Amino acid sequence: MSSIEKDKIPSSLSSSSSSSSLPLSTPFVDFSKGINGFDKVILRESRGSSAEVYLYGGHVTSWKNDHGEELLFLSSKAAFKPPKAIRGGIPICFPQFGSHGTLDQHGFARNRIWAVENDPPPFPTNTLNKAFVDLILNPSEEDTKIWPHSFEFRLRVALGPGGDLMLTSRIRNTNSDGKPFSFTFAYHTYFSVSDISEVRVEGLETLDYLDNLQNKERFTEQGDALTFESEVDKIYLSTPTKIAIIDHEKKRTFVLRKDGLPDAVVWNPWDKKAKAMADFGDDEYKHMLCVEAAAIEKTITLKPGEEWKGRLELSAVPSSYCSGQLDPQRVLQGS
Ligand code: TA6
Repeated sequence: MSSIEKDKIPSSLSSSSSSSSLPLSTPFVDFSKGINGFDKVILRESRGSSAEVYLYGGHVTSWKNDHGEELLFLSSKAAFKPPKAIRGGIPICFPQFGSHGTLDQHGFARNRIWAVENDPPPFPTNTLNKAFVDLILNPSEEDTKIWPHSFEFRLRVALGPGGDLMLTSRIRNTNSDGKPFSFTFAYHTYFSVSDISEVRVEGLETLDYLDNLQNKERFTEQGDALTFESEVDKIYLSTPTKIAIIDHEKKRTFVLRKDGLPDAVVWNPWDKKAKAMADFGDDEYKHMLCVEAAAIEKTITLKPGEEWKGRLELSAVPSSYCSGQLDPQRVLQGS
């Protein structure tokens, strides 16, 4: 990560709640300084798995299994430099997925400084997890000039006993003028894969999708698992709640479970786009695949006082497809 650039954090990027000091570290939750002096949190699980979250963007930049193997892709050219979003890990696209209207591509949550919330409202599900952190983003004055709404965006990042990674977003409309607001959303997850041409995605067969490479024209996917041999940028509509990403070479299957997020985006820039991105290595497209739990086709509208919840759960299970030990179809049909 030698080429990561250094710079000062502009105050305008700090959300209105980012002044609070960081809580004390515990064996499960460690607060420290990361690249460019950004505050970060490391979550550790007793069996050895870990995750790293930057307050810049409320951004998960690392997820490791109990062998210490990295499961997420982070570009060697990632620029931890505002206002550029971090290239890799799990950027959060809010209040907009994509580029239309006045907002920047994928909204502004991914290039704002979030705060640690010491005393959040009770979490919807009681959990035994100790390795978790609660972050909060409130709009700054600057933000309300580009998106004239008041909101509370709470994000809990948790690491389960088995090393599963869970992200739960709760977005509340706190407008005092009685106005509703609408948004789209995505967890723009970059999975680390051994060789993109050896990867299969199961769970999106026969679904309709909007092709971003063909003016968002609508098509229907073929009946087999997805494989990759060129640039792909598709928004799958109304997908199952479980999707499997099978990395044959690594004998690993990622199982993505999602709740409140009907759509899924699949993206790989391939060689040409890779070369065109300054914060992405020319050959790095071979080792990543974005599969993004999202709410895009139907915007989410909240009246004042209403709250939306969107949950992502990622598991990485050893798979040996050939021995049939684990058949992804069984994963998709199983519990
Ligand atoms: O999620 C796919 C996508 O919308 C692609 O169109 C591509 O632009 C990608 O996101 C990366 O976007 P970014 O703004 O992070 O460069």
